[in-house]
Amino acid sequence: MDGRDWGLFLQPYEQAVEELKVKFKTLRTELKAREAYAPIEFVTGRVKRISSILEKAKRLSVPMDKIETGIEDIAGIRIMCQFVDDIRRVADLIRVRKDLQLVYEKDYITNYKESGYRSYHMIVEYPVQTAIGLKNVLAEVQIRTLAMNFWATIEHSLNYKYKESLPEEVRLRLKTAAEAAFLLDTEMSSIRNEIIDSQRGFEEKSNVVSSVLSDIQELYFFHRVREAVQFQLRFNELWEQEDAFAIRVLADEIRSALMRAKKGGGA
Ligand code: 0O2
Ligand code: 0O2
Repeated sequence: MDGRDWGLFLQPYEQAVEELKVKFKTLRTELKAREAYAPIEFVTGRVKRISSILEKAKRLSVPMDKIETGIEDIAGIRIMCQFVDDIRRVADLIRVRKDLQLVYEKDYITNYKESGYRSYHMIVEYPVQTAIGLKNVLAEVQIRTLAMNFWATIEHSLNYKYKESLPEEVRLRLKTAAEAAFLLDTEMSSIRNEIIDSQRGFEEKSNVVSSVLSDIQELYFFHRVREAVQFQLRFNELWEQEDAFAIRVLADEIRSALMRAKKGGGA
């Protein structure tokens, strides 16, 4: 090992992790305020331990004077999302940021790893303002769902405990568990889409109803009393029958009658 001052070497990485954590947590708060829903559930971060840096350098044959570029995850940020779709949204938001530079991306969701591991990785270059000027450091941003995180956290701790000697049977069961976690994500996404669709349907229905009622009111204003009463009776009947399609057709009919009334035409 070289005689480097590890404390000094890691300092900009510590700073990068702290700053990026604050920035992504703030992004979460801001999106929540703007859109009432944040694609970010929570954010964590860490600086790689010295022993892990040394192990990785050895495994990837990175010389000690090249670890700044050869090891990309000395600074690591993890962004957890509720749904798989949120991951794409967060990645889009990171790509356009002006305070960091995207180096490259690894889509371990489409191309999941042999172990079953799924996550979206973005390697970014982040400028840290130090006492002696700007220093660009590399950071790895891992974006994953809560289910992917649940699996990766447990798999990581088992792998750490058993090192390379994880029994084949356990390895296979972990792979099956990764599929189960992904199935959970898929099911949760489809439930969410159904909720969004039904919310949209509900909103559309209530918009149609309010336009029908206000158009009928306006017909009275233009003295089309007989027409207005008839439309009201037809609407009441369709409302009883919960016939959303026919209500939409009736809404168009009422709107045309109102247009004619406004132009002063006959009924
Ligand atoms: P909040 O407002 O509770 O979301 P810190 O240095 O204190 O900012 P650090 O060192 O990154 O945070 O801590 P850690 O343990 O890595 O966790 C970071 C944040 O993620 C913490 O929230 C934890 O509460 C949250 N967290 C960790 N694990 C989970 C989990 O399984 N589910 C959920 N929902 N949250 C989790 P903060 O920073 O206190 O902020
Ligand atoms: P830590 O801090 O312990 O998490 P490599 O693929 O390892 O030769 P590379 O290209 O740097 O080298 O790695 P990769 O796979 O792109 O991303 C590295 C990080 O992704 C790992 O960091 C893990 O955090 C995570 N990761 C990748 N594969 C798996 C996996 O099968 N299981 C789990 N639980 N996590 C994985 P480190 O180095 O493990 O560091």
